[in-house]
Amino acid sequence: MDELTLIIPAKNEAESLPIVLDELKKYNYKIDIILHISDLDTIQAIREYDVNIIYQENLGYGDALIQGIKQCKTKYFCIFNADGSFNPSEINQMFKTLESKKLDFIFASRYGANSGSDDDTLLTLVGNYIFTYIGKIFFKLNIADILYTYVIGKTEQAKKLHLNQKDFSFCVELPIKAKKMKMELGHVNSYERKRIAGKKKVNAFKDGFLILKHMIRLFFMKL
Ligand SMILES: Nc1nc2c(ncn2[C@@H]2O[C@H](COP(=O)(O)OP(=O)(O)O)[C@@H](O)[C@H]2O)c(=O)[nH]1
Ligand SMILES: [Mg+2]
Repeated sequence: MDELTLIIPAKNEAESLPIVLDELKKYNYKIDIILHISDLDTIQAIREYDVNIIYQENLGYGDALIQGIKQCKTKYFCIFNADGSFNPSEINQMFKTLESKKLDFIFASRYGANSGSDDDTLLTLVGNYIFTYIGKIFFKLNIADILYTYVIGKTEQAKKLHLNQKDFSFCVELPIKAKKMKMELGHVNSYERKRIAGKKKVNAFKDGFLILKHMIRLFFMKL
């Protein structure tokens, strides 16, 4: 598959990322890993893998993804995590659905039939439910799992969104702006695995607040 690049944001993932890259080997996807130059342990851990490393200019999850999309040279990209929680065997089906339904973006969801999560906490589950609900009511977003951010999209379309959220509010900025610009969105079921090692970077309260604040801004923003 030479039309798709996996964009992998990584922060302190020295333990998990090599295992993720081992699992990805058999798929032969192009892989861009976006991290900060100060993350020496992760850089050291992946030095022998055939991947493209991009050093992000600023800090943050959203900043890494914005940079990844900006530098993506293939027609499609897939946002993929470095912690082992995303199952790469789901990419093919996501991609096929994106193509057959002529979508611009397809979002994996943990909350439909035959799906679930081994990595969700009660707090993230409730938070996600609330944000997904706000997405449905205020933005008419037909996505069952707004914060998961396991997404395949058309690179050209993503570039039109002028994404600029450097923190985790990127998760809502992408689908909401795409919806406001009348792009075609869809979703497929997914099963999230437990992260392999290391710690979650999301702080339910701090990041939850940033996400809510950004949703309110997006509601009033004209695109
Ligand atoms: N480059 C970069 N990657 C990040 C940052 N924060 C999180 N990530 C990566 O983004 C992905 C999702 O983060 P994670 O902690 O697993 O969040 P959660 O599972 O959504 O709660 C993982 O691959 C992280 O290593 C950051 O500030 N910079
Ligand atoms: Mg995770």
